Amino acid sequence: MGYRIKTVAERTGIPRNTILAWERRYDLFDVARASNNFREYSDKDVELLARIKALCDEGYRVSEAISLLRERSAAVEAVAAPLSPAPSALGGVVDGQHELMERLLRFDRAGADRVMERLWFLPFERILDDVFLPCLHEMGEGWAQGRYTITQEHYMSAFLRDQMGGMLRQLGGGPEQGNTVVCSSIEGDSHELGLLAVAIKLALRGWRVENLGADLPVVELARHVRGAEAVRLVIVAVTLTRPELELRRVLNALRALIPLSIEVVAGGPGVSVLRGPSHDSALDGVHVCERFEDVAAVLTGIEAVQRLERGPRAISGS
Ligand code: B12
Repeated sequence: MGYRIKTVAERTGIPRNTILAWERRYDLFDVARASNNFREYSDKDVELLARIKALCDEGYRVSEAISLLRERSAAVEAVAAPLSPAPSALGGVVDGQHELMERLLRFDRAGADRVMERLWFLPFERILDDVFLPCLHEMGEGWAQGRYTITQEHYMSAFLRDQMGGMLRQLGGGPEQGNTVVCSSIEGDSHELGLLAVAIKLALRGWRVENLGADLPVVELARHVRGAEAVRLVIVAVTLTRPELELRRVLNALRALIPLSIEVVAGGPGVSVLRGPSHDSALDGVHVCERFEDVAAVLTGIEAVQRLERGPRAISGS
């Protein structure tokens, strides 16, 4: 015997209309009809709803919660296991990362695409931080130790570059108007995946992104920035380690060629040489940011100044 929707709503704490909406939208379960034609929910259905609600209470969107539960070898199995949504949710992503790595190492494009289909429901930031960047790290280590070949490394980079390009396209490179950030890798550096990850995070934050890609001479970068409109920030990614003096020279040249009203950030693993104990952490007028969180502080500063600039105008216009 099954439960009527009123009882399910009471037991799960999910309003009746919400249950019906989820059911319709996400094709959750086949609800049986009792002989009196009332809808009937099984114990499994109730358990599934409780799990979805538990994940939502932790901050997941409904669609994310449902995909997470489905990801764990389909909802039926997930329902049969004891209630422990948080570890299973995390496990799903970690498994996804390992499986993606495995597929790419075997040049199995179709398999990698299938893994991505399961991961797409996650927020982009989580895909970047919990799947793509760890894969790249593992690849870098493995390549350096001779466990993976250059071809495997190129294949994975190309695949991840495609995925990140897709993310940026989906975001439309940020809004059509507004604050623009110009992104590029430093001259002589062909690494562009860390930069792409940053560009996606900037677009998510509402910045319009112009991504100029890898290995752009600073003179050309500066020429472009001077001719572009609404640019408030230039981000230069440095992945390779290079001599500190050389890095300072290139960054100083860039700073000198760009109007002071535009902020300049140098970021990525390669800027760590600027943080040695015997040196100042910052170059004159260049923000040195090893992580995206450090860039976020610069963005907050720019956005705060803009709000102040807009304030008096708004008042005088009224
Ligand atoms: C993919 C890759 C390549 C690809 C790049 C493809 C592409 N389209 O981008 C190719 C094949 C071109 C390549 C070439 C080379 N590579 Co390579 N490569 C890598 C690999 C595997 C990933 C690089 C990457 O995208 N990193 C980005 C992320 C994953 O790095 P991350 O440090 O985790 O990033 C975090 C922060 O640093 C930050 N971050 C990263 N970027 C940025 C940018 C900004 C602005 C900000 C704010 C933050 C930020 O965000 C992340 C999360 O916190 C790394 C391994 C690794 N550990 O990174 C090696 C690695 C970077 N490569 C390395 C080397 C040596 C090379 C070559 C010299 C090899 C060779 N002999 O030819 C060439 C250099 C070519 C050149 N002139 O640039 C070394 C660098 C060593 C060093 N310390 O300098 C590494 C570390 C591998 C290793 N373990 O030795 N490589």
